[in-house]
Amino acid sequence: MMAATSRPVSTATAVHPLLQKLLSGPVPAVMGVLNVTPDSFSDGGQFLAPERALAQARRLVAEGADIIDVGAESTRPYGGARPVSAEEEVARLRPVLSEVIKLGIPVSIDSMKPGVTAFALDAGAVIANDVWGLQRDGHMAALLAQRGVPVIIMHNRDHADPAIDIMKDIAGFFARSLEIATRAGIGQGHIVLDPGIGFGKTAEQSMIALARLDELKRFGLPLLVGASRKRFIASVSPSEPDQRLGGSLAAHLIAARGGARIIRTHDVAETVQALRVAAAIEDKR
Ligand code: HH2
Repeated sequence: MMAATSRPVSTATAVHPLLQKLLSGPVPAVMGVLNVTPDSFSDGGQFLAPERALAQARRLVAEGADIIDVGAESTRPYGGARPVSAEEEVARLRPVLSEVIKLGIPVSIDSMKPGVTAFALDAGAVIANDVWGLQRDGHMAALLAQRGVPVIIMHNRDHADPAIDIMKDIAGFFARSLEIATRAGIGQGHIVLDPGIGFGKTAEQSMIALARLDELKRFGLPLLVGASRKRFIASVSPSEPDQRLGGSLAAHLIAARGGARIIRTHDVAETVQALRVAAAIEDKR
């Protein structure tokens, strides 16, 4: 029998090489948002035209993004979703995705539909971002197990309920998603967890999730936070989505301190600068 100390690391828990690379820097990796949609909550319509989407992708890269997260359906954190068919989502992605992939940085596909995710992975996307944490479509987990790509599991709820303990709800959701992932054969080392700021949460609950992010470290998996331009910021400091940069930076610095290793943002240059400066200052403690 092999001694416990020399037991090989199982492939099920080995950290995916791409994640290892993204997570190895001194500051959190920055994921830039590219919404190829007419109706995203903060920049809907701005990048629906393929040439504008590509220009924005180039800008995200130039500003220092480590990942580009491409989405073609608004996930509508605040309800009022206008569902989009898989065909429509693919039609929006088709003229844009392969050009974005050619820019040479990892691309994640922000979709809850396995068909759309498969299309994007075939085109060269290398990370799956599922805002329903493998729980909306029963085919997603099998697809991602088969493709072997890193998977972002985000907490979500159909409706916010101010009466619940949000940290307990997030932990329970993650446990269910991880169970689905394990049963499908997705390695633990392929998974990133995200509390889903603004999704099925009151402003108060989004702030609780940010303040108590470190409690989610107990899952032993990397954490991603996307607080960019979200509505909780306006509950503290009334502002339109495109006027929430200060609040987004504040939230992301607190998330980084709480253990976030990937930050999802619309404003890459400012976020990279804020993370680097905060880390340089922390270094002087
Ligand atoms: N937030 C949005 C979309 N996708 N994915 C993850 N993992 N985490 C997030 O916080 C997250 C996400 C919402 O932002 P945006 O993409 O700008 O808006 P919309 O869904 O309206 O396109």
